[in-house]
Amino acid sequence: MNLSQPIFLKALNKEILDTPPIWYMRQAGRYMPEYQAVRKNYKNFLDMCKDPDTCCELALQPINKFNLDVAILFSDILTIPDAMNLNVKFIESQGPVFNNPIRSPDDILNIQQFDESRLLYVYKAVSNIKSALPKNIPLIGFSGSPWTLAAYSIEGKSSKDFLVTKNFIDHNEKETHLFLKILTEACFTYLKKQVESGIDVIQIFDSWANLLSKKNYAIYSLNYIEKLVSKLKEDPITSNIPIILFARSPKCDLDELALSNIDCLSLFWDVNQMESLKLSGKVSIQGNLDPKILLESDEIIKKETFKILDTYKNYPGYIFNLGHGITPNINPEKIKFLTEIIRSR
Ligand code: 1CP
Repeated sequence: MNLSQPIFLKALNKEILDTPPIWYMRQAGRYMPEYQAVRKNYKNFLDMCKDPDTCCELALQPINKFNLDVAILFSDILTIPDAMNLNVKFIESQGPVFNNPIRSPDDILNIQQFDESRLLYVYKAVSNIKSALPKNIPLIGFSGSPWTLAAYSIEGKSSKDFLVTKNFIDHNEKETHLFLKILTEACFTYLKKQVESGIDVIQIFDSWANLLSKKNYAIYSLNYIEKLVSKLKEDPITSNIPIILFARSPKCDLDELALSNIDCLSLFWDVNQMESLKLSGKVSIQGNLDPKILLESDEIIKKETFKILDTYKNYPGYIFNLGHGITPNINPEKIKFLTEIIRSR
């Protein structure tokens, strides 16, 4: 055992710890007044992501404020489609909007190949954050899953049901697979560049896993995540980097999700925790307090958090997190409270 290793890396190495490492999805974001103070200087959110000094400042805000165990790159999953000329803008109260979405199979045949050099601003943000962070705080880099990136790129915006995307994949199977293949290559190259720039751990976000039927989830999403993970595990530059997979309510068994090559599964808040204990020895577990609990009283937060801590007490490799991102309506005091009760238990 390496005593000087950060506890996050120990947990990813499937060690049982007295106190779990703590970080929160969307820990840097709109719920923090410090974030809002910086955000108001930019009209388009992606322009802010293109400024590496600002990304560095934002990634460090929650580390300094709450003394968390892990930092995450400040950026977004939509940098890849933006770099493929789909031209992404974030419109106030509407979320991401693509000026040039995939509208026809021909758009896929003609798509601009991913040029990794168009995302130099992300790699610079990684190296800035890494040098500014205390040595014992690991840095997570990330990408969307190929499927989640395809869904946004075809829909052209966020949506509740992604009907345009579902219709498109039903009628254009061949081109959908070509697009997913291109995106898998892009994610691989992008993540490898992030590793070369200093990240310690990778997280893959399959945030729109819930859109697909059981059969289609295997074909259109899991299949490509598996390809991406294998490529990362086979490349000498990325082979030692632990990989975390987050998937929102996929219609598949936890077992299937715990692909042989991933190191950790980040559980959405609806996952049955007892069921997840069966993954012991296969993968570490991250999660999965329902972020809505943070709108409740301190007593309820404490009760629900301690329930989770009890469940994973002896699990080999447990990381405390939420089951999805912190929402803008959460009071930062609740994040402080949550972090303190976990540590003081
Ligand atoms: O206007 C604003 O201030 C923008 C808000 C915001 C922020 C702070 C967006 C727009 N993205 C981010 C940062 C971000 N996004 C991070 C780094 C910050 C951190 O985690 O501390 C990360 C890791 C992401 C990843 C991301 N972006 C995901 C995967 C995680 C998830 O929530 O499932 C997804 C789906 C996105 C797309 C996206 N970007 C932004 C929004 C509002 C959305 C979601 C849109 C939708 O609902 O479909």
